[in-house]
Parts: sequence; structure tokens; C-alpha cells
Amino acid sequence: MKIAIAGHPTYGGSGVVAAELGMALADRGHEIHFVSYQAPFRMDPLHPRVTFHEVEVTSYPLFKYPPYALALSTKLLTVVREFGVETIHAHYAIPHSIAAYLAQEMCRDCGVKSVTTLHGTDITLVGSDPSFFEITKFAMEKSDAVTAVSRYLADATRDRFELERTVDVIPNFIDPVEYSPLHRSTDLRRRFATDEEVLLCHISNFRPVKRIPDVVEVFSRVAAKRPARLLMIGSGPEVMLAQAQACKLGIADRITWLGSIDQVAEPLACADLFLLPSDGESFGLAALEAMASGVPCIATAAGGVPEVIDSGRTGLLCAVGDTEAMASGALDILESRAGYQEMSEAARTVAIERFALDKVVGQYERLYENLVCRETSG
Ligand code: GMT
Repeated sequence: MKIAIAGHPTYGGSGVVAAELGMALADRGHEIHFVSYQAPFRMDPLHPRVTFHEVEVTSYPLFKYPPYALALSTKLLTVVREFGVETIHAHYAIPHSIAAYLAQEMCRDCGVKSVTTLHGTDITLVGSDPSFFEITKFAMEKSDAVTAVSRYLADATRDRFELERTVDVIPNFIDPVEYSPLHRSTDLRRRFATDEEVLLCHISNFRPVKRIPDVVEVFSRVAAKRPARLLMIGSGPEVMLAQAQACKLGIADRITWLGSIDQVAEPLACADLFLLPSDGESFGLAALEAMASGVPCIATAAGGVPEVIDSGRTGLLCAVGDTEAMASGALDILESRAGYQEMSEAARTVAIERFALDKVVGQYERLYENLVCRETSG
């Protein structure tokens, strides 16, 4: 099939999923057209069936806010016409879903279908804001198919937007070869911690929803009880605040800040535990990546996270803000080598059994095929 994928290309879960889905579909023989203002950072531009189409927005003094959504719709239309694209897949509703709808309307004869995948904050934060609510609802109603990355998000979407239509659940996925305990390298780990220290890790875009102060607090409590280090990967608005907090707590020298990096699999596999104390999380892709790497997660039972982590078996779920429970849970898990090993193996097994790329990408393929078949048979 010929599929156009529109998404946010920068660091963030929805961009990762859009890029990795596109690459997996290209590996399966589909022709993939990424359409965005920048190439997604996990896209391989050299893949023979992958093309990137840059959306350029003309700047003009009259525009205080350049109308990106209109330029995106126009670029989608061009790509649909030029390459015979059959489906536009919008990742993250705003503004991709409405842009896909406009492209469809501008070319009704093309018969192109649209799929919207909801990722989380496009519903729970941004889409719920009065400035975007009605257009997000309208775009979802007009999309030929809507999917959400967890049952929690599908239910929240229908409730908040009072949608009549179905929202299918297709969970996020991982490549178990890319994320694997086999990437754990002793040499790399020694850059972050000694062999006697435990290594905790957090990866995110450091936005308030991730509760970065809780990451630092949990680590501080663990480090007070046993030799420990913290590895922080990513960048965002909360970094400086967290660095100041670490200085105040006297643990700044125990934390490595890697910033944003394209490939997280190797440093992640070096960790012993992953921390995800978010306020809300539609799915928690970073936790799944950790699990596939054999790294159990200490997380909050927020949103869709309980659909990913089985508390007590593949990690631990605590109440939002309960840093004491997270720290004591982390210490308990690290206490027994055999118990830790069992949890680490269970995390990897569950990640593969429920969320391996092979199983999930097939669900998207069937969705596209059903839409296109419905058109030809109707
Ligand atoms: O919050 C982020 O890290 C970024 C955000 C995004 O859309 O880029 O992530 C959302 O989508 C991810 C992929 O589907 C999910 O794993 C995250 O849970 C979700 N974030 C939130 O719901 C806060």
C-alpha cells in the first residue's frame, strides 16, 4: 500500500511511534511518505521505500502565527496526487487529523482514506483546551478510522468528546531486537556507575506532566540507603529546575545528564531500574522500551500505564506523588538478586508477548486494508 504519515518529528512518544511504524511498514513492502516540517529522528532516509516530504511554511509579516496546518494540508494533497497515496495516517490529532481531512476534501476523486492515531496529550491536555476542543472533535468524527494507544485513552476520548464513533485500541510496540538486555555493555555502564552502584534511569521530554522533581526525590531516597547513580536522558523545560533540586539535595554529582540522543537502547539497557512517576500517561512508551531491555519500572498507576506494567510482576505501580512508596519499592526490588532477575525476565517476556512490533504492525495493516477494501467493494 501507499501510505502518507503525518506527525510531530521531534523527540516525543508520538513521533517515535509514527517513525517506527513507517519504517516497519516499509520493511514489509509498503511505500511510505513521511510529511512534516522536519524528518522524524528515527526515520531512515536511505530506505528504498521511504520518502520524506518537507512542509515549508512561507513567512509573511502579516502572519503572527504562520498557518502550518494549511501548508501541511496542501503538502498532503500534493503527495496524495503525485504518488497515488491510498491512506493518510495522522499521528497526534492536532493539527494532523484536520489537515488529513482537508486534503481528502480537496481531492474527493482520489478516494484517499484517513486514519487518526491518538497518543495522549492531544486528548488529555491540548485537545481538551477550549481553543482546540471543537476542531479536535470534528476532525476525529471525520476521520475514516480513529485509534488510541491504550484502552484508557480510547475511553477517555469517547467520554471527554462525547464521540459516537468507535475508537479502536492499537497499543504501542517495540522492536525486541532493538531493545534488548543484550545491549547492556559493561564498558558503557561504567561511564555512569561503578559495579557496586545501582543505576536508575529516566527518559522523557522533561515536561511538567512527567513530574521530574519526583524522579530526583525517589533517586535521592534510594541513594540515601545504598550506593546509586541516576541517568537522565532527554531535554525539556524541567531540566534546570531538576538540576537545582539535585544540588540542593547534595546529589548533583551522582547524576549524569545525557540530553537528547537519537539511540537510547544501549544506555537504557545499562540501567537496573527505570523511573516513570508521571502525573498522567496514556501508555508510557519509555516504560515499554525499558521492559524490553529487561529493566523493571517503578511508575505511577496513571492513565494507561497499568495496561503496560503488571505491578509486582514486571515492575511496581504507586500512587502519583508517593515518592516514599516508589523509593522503598525500588529498594525492595533491588534487595534480592533472584527476585530482581525474575522481575527483569518477566518484564522482557511481557513486552515481547504483548507488544512486539510483529504483532502490532499487522493490526495497522489490517485497518488500512479494511478501509481501502470497504471503498472498492462499496
Ligand atoms: O508525553 C510525551 O512523552 C510525549 C507524548 C507525545 O505524544 O509525543 O507522548 C504520548 O504518546 C506516547 C506514544 O504513544 C505515549 O507513550 C505517552 O504515554 C504519551 N504521553 C502522555 O500521555 C503524557
